Amino acid sequence: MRHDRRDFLGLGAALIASAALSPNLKASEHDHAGHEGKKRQLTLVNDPKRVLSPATLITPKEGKSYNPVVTLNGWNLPYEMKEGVKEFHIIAEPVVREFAPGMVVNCWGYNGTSPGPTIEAVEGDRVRLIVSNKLPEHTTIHWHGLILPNGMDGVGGLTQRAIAPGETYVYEFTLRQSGTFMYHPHADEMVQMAMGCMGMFIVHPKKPQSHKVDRDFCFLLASYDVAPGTYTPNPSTMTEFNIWSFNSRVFPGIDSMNVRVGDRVRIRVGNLTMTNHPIHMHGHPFEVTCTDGGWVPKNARWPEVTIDIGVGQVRAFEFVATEEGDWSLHCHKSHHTMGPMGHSVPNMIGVKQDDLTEKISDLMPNYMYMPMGKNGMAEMQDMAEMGMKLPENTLPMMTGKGPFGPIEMGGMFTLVKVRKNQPKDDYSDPGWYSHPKGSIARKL
Ligand SMILES: [Cu+2]
Repeated sequence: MRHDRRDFLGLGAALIASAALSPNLKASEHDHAGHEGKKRQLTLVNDPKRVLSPATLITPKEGKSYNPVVTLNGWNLPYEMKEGVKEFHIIAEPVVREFAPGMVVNCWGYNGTSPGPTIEAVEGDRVRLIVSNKLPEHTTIHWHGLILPNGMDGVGGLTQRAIAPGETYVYEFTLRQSGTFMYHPHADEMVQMAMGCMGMFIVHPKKPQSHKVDRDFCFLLASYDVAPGTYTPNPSTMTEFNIWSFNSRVFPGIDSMNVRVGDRVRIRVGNLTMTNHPIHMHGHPFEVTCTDGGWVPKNARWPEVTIDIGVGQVRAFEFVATEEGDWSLHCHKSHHTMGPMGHSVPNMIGVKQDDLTEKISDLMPNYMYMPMGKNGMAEMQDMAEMGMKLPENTLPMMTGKGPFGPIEMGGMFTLVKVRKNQPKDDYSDPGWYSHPKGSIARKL
């Protein structure tokens, strides 16, 4: 499938049209129990004159029997009880997502964000999902991993007619299992997922005591191909993705996961990219306790520090936070912790470039050629630090600054911050870890 410039002019018009109709999301409008309470940079769509969608105006009328998941850099969708049915409103539409300060992307998503809000319910609930299509093309929603009547499975052409632009369809079913699931289109899937249409669907166990944790986080792995200097992902890309994200945010724009020493922590990760991601956590071994197929029986779990998450898979892992500190959590494919500049850089390691500078200066006297990369690529981070000009709307190859200098990571990287003295009921970012005296690697 190819999109030429004209298609995107059409899409541009659709984006403008949709801007008048779509919800105008600010984090404060989506505060919920699992939210950290701070003002977030969810999107840059912040014009207060714009009308809120019905979904943003509905608040739950009953208390929650579960500990809500925390969606990294995201939010959980409110519902309304209607005669015993939990009713959720979902609007598929073009959205603007800030991937990190300095880079915004024209995505497609749900209810103003990409990924869409996390849907949360309880095993045994009957749910009604009202889906309105404000995308410029038809769509459907597939409820990935859920056991449901075949006609609710959301496969365009197979189990239903696709939802045309402007149409609203209703999905309704009873949640027969608990666990971690996803939702995404099953219509022009390649384009719509490459543009960011995806979200998580969490079903809590009916018995609040089963599978209980103190902190419960979720996010989706998503990848994009956004050429430096442009604003719209290339949806015909098959392998050349250059943005690797957690919930369509890249480090240092990704929330840290803040926990207290002694907390039992669950991290649920879904993969809707086109490749696998070995997700690695420092400091604590963990066990995979849940997949999109259900809960892993206790006697079938084994310890890991990296879990490879395949395409279209969910893995939820758990650990007890025993070790204080700032622990890295990242994809172990090192080019997935890099920004978009990494892909067109020639390999200069060990290459003597001195006379190259001279030759190029002779050829192009007005062009300043800078020899780089001879001793590795860390110096590129220094260039970014010095304010080397990047193309418009892109990010440096390696970003993120820590208390000891540049972290040299971008993309799929964040931190699990474990603290003894995290005040009760406060999981706000505690800042950098201050190491006990004598516990930092030292120079000899
Ligand atoms: Cu990866």
